[in-house]
Amino acid sequence: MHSPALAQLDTDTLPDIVTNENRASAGTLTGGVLELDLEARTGVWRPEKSDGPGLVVHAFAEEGGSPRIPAPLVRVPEGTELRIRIRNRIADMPLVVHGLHTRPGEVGDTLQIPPAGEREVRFQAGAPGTYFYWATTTGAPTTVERVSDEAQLGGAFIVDPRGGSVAEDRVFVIGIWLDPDDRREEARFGDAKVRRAAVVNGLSWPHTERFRYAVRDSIRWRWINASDRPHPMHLHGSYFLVESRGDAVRDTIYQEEERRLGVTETMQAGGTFTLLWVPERPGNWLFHCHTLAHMSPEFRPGSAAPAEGRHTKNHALGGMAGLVLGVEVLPSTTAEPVVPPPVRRHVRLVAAVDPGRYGTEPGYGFLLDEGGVTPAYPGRPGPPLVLTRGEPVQITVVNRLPEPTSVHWHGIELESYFDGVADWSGMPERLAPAIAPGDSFVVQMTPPRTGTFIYHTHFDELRQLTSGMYGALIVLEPGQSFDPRTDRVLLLSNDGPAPVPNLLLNGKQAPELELEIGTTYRLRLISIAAHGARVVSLSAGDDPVSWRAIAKDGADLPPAQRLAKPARQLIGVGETYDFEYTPEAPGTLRLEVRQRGELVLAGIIKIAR
Ligand SMILES: [Cu+2]
Repeated sequence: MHSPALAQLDTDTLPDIVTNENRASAGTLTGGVLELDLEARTGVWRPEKSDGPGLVVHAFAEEGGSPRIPAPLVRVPEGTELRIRIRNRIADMPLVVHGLHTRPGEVGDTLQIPPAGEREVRFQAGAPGTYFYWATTTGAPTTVERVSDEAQLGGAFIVDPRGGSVAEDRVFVIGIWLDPDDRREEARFGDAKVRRAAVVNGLSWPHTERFRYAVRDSIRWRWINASDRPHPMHLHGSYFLVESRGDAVRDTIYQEEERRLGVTETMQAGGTFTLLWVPERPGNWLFHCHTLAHMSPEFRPGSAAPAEGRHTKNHALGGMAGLVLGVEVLPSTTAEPVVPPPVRRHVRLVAAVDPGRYGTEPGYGFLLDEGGVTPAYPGRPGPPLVLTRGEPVQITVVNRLPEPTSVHWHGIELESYFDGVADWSGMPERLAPAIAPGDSFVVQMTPPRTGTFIYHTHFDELRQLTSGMYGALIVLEPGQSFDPRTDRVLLLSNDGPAPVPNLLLNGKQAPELELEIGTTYRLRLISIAAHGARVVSLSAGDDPVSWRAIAKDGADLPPAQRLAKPARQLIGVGETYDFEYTPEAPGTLRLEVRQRGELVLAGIIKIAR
């Protein structure tokens, strides 16, 4: 998987690798031709700057410059010819370079460069879009097979539309690095021995670039997943529009009516997407990968202790690591101060312990208290929290856990202070605290749209969330009431904080549902598992049944996208999808959840007359 010689290299003689904010194209553009000299070298990379170790990896440099992670940005207007020379200065390793060709292109279009060799390539840029180039020293056919020394050999390739000015945007490349001294199958979720890094533009939170925008700024972010695994990217407190989706060699830029809103977008390994975001509420916000390990100290190369987050002084800075970006949105100078509307409804949400749920480990969870009878112990998932659009609600979060916590209202557009990231949410002069054991925190919100959302802990997530601290948050129209007969939540989560926990649907490994012929159901599909992207399907015999997509992440789909289609949906962590389904024949449906093709959960749905 890596060159044996690498471990013996004297790091003092290796060049420092610098990180790359992807602000300006490498090379020289004259007369419609970009000339660029690249070289692949070995160097020392510090994803946590001076707070963490130097990692010996391969990286691309512009000839004469420092090696960079991600690799030098190649950004040209449509119609440009590119002339790129590449030298392989990695000792004794052949280099295979993918992606230096016209777009759209073919996956297998590569350049082979022997050790100490050099190649030149000339090509037309091709179609506008967000792409990337990458290389391997081990013959990896895709980025999925690259995990250690070679995994940061890659950078963005952006083709801007002809005539249009270069948009004010930013380009982000996601990378994952695993310690080459550990075999990959051991380098799994929950394994404290393994050193790893998860980076955005070469850096791990809290060292990632910080952003400052003003309310109503137009933000365009291009995201490139050059890593070996999927990343569901989640924005707090606002929706974004998905403008494009693609991969290294092709891109689809959506027409206006094809775009849709989301708060979480899953990029498969090797995938790309562009989001447009106009922040409406001031304060501190996060954009992060919702795979819990990728946002936890678990992925700190400088720390082998994933539980460190529990004892940190500042949850936001010390309790998270990896694929997290911090954004401060400045208030508009012309806006009228917002007067909070009078609260009409009060809810108590109690974080509580279910002793012995996972053997020696306690279960955690939520109890809902609106004055009636509440169970003694929390179940999992937590009870659905049903709110009304436009109705101001006050939620008192009571912490009966033996440790601090906080609750995030995933997908809800609300004031930053109530967003649930301890020591981060709010304004710099007034940040929300963690909720201490025995203490409580009062949240106010007025949900502005109906739909399917999630409430969950945002504190030491890798342990608290997998221990059961999540539930569906459903917002209905005024006058509507929640009818559990026709309104069905299908919530995917994990069975406890074990290293490789089972997947559950509504808390069960083999769920059974009953539906009736001729009744139209709203199925609210939610994934709040620890990691991964999975395909959920409903089938009769060998064929999927048909359902109609109606919403994504709580936002109604535009009419043109509300299509009947086979009941099969890829869902990443932190995503929600709503479907309408009307059973038409009696019998038994199979509910299946697959990850990378492998069956990870099977349930049945009985259709009664
Ligand atoms: Cu991730």
